[in-house]
Amino acid sequence: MASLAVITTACANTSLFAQEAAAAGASATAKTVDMGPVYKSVLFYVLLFLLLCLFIAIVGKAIRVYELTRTVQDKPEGINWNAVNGVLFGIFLIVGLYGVYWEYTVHGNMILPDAASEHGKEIDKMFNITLIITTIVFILTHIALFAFSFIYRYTTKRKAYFYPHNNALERVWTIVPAIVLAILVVMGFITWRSIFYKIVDPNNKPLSIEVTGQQFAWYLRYPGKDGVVGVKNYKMVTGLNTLGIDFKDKNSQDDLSADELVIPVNRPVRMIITAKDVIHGFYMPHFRVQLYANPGMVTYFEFTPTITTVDMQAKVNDPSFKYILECSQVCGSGHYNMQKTVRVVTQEEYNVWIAKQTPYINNDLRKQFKLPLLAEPAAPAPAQGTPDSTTPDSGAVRKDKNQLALLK
Ligand SMILES: [Cu+2]
Repeated sequence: MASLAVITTACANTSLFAQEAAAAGASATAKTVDMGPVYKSVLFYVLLFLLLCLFIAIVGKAIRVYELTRTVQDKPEGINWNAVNGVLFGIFLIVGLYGVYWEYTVHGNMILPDAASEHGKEIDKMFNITLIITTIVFILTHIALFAFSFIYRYTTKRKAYFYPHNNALERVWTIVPAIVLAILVVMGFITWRSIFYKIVDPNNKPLSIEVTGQQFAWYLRYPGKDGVVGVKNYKMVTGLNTLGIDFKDKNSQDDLSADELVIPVNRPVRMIITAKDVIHGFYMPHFRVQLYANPGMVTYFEFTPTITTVDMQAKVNDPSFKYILECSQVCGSGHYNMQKTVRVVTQEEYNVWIAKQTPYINNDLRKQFKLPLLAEPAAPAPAQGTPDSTTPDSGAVRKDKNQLALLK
C-alpha cells in the first residue's frame, strides 16, 4: 500500500509539472518551468528514498524467487553471497578512506585561523597531536577491519583457523593505548594548569573586564580609572540598575559600559564572567577561550590576545574579518543572537577608545543610591534609561583621568 502511495504521489507530481510545462509551452512566450524548487524540497528526497527502498525490495524478491527456483530444480546456489559481502567490504574500505581524505581536505580548509592568543597555541598543539594520533589509529584499524573481512571471506577451499586467545596480543593492545592516553591526559592537565593558574606580572597587570550573560545578550563593564570592577549583587537588580551593580561601592562608581569588546594586544585580559538568568557559554573561538557563565557564580578566564584585528584581516586575507564573542550554550530561543564583535587594538588605540566610553552610573542611579547628583547637561538631552546622561564637561574630565590612569 505504501509503495502504491509513493508511486501515485510521484506520478501525480510529475503529471502536475507536465501540465504546467504544457501550459507554459502553449503561452505565447515559450517559458521553461523552473524545476529548481522541486529539488530543494524535503518531500522530494523522502519520495526518492521510498522509491529506492521499493526498488531494492523488488530486486530482493526477484533474487529470492530465482534462488528458490534453483533449489526446487536441485541446482547449486546461484549467487555466492559470501563473495558479494567480501567485495562490498573491500569497496566500503576504499570509498570510506576517500571520504576521510575528502573530509580532511575540504572541511579541513574551513577550520579557524591560527590562534590569536598566547595559550591558544598550546591548545592548538594539543588538538593537532590528538588529531594525528587518532587519524593514524583510525586508518590502521579500519584497514585491518575491512581488509581482513575481504581477504578472509568464506570459501569452500579454506577452513577457518580457530584462534580464541593470545595473552601477548592482549597485553600489547591494552598497554599501548593506555600509555598514549596517559600522555595525552597529562599533557592536557599541564596545559590546563598553565592557562588557569597564572602568576601576575607586576609590569603587565591584567585588564579586568566584566561580562554578564543575559537572555539574549552580553553586557560589558570596564573598570574606571581605579582599574577595579566594582561589586554586584543580584538583590540590587531593578529596571534601572539592570546588572545589579552596587554603586555604594567606590569601585563601581567609575565603571564604564561598552557595546563592543575592545581589548589591547599583548596585554593580559582577565574576563570576569557571570550570568543573570540561565547558564550561558562565554565563547571566543579565535582566542580558544570558552567558559561557562553561571548565574550566582563568578568565573574567570585570563588570556593574552596576540594578533590585532587589522593584522588578522591581513593574515586571513579578508578585510571583513571580525573576532567574535558568542554564547556556546543553547540558552533559549534567542540564543543565536548572543553575538558581539571583539576588536583587538594597540594600547594607544585602546586608550583613545576607552576614553570615549560612558559610565554606568547616571543621575537616576545616583538618586536611587542617594549619591550626590552631577550637574544636568545643557544639551543634548540624555537618552532615557541609558547611562549616557553625564555632562559633556564631566566626560572630558573623566577622559583625562582615564588616560592618566592608563599611563600609571
Ligand atoms: Cu546564552
